[in-house]
Amino acid sequence: MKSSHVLSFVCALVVWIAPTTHAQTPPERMAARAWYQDAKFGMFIHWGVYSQLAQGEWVMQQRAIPVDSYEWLASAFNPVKFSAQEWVATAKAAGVKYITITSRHHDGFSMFASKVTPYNIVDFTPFKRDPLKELADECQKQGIKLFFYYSQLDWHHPDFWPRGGTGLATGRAESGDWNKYLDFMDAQLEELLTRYGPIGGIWFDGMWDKPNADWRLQRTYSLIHRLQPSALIVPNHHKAPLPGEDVQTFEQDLPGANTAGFNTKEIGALPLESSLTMNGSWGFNITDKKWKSTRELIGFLVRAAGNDANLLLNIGPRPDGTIQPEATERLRAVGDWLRTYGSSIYGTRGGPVPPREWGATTQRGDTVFVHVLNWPDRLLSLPDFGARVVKASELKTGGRVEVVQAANGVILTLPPLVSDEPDRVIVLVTSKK
Ligand code: FHN
Repeated sequence: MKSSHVLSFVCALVVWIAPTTHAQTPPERMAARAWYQDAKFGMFIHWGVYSQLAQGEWVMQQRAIPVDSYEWLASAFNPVKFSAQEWVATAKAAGVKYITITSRHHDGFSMFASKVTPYNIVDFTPFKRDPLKELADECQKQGIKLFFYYSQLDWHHPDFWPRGGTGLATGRAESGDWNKYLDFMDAQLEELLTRYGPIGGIWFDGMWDKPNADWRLQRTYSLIHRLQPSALIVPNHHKAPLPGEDVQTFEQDLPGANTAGFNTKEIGALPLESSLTMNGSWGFNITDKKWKSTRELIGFLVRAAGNDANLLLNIGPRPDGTIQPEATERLRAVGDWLRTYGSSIYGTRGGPVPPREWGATTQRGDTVFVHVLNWPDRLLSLPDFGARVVKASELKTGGRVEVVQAANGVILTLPPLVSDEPDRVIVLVTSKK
């Protein structure tokens, strides 16, 4: 073989075996990933039949509700106060750039019009409307991207067989056709990708229930990318990214931290996201009063950005379609904060100084934002991060901040601590050393 032939053979082999690299990812998706990283802040919505029992989205499993009883519950779902316009306006005022909503959770009920199962909100409930269509149209109008959460795990479908670790007390026949189930999912995904206009992507969840099954992932991922080349795939499988995926998401944790107990500590090369509940529940839970303070939520958003990740902050609307006041209050407060400090979050990437106990840094071009979340003193030293600070100022007031360029880093004199201020943000204009 001539050496040039050997070289082309090796190149072809590398392209064939390499997982999704930048070289292979089409430009539309690379652009969508960059948009996504700039967006930084999204709103997660867990809403479905389970909201009626007000005990979170796992109630079917936790109370061992059989399929036929749960179907009755589904047939009573009638969220008459649902207003897509109000939801999207609330999201916009909070400063989020995208919404990720449950199109189908583990209970297997489709919150959208589906031709491949009657078990959907239009055909099975007195509501008869398609809230996802209303939301998609409203998001288009108000300039918010819409992503669909889609559960691969199903506690209702007869063909979800063999069963995984959950959904064992639902009274279903102990038989089924796995490939038929996968075909059903692909058919539903096709509906979601062809009837709701351009969507941001699909947020998958539930594969962890049957980690060793053949989920035909590559077939499903290709289908999605063929139908909408800019749609991103965000899998919540709690593992390092697989080929064809676009975002690595971490549940209730910052990237690489595993306080939740099921996240991987391995951080891949894809854009990152952390999802977070505002209290302790995803779906509406009437007794869960463990609301995080606005200060904690802003702190998490800042730490996510400092870790180069987005924050996907959850709400669990009530069964009538309204959002709990505790949630709207917090969303409004985060939005107010972002109106002043948004330039240090949106369009940034993780900064040159890795996150610390006192806070985090973000960066856009030569500008570094130092977020001081938890530092009582006026003097703060930063280790050498390879650039010279040309100018330092306070983001809120524009007031000058004294900076001393020392041999091993810089020392900032922070503005005095103001009580209740969640984050003192210092803007450093830097130049190469
Ligand atoms: O089981 C789900 C849970 O209900 C919720 O949807 C979260 C959101 O990240 N994900 C699953 C657990 O990994």
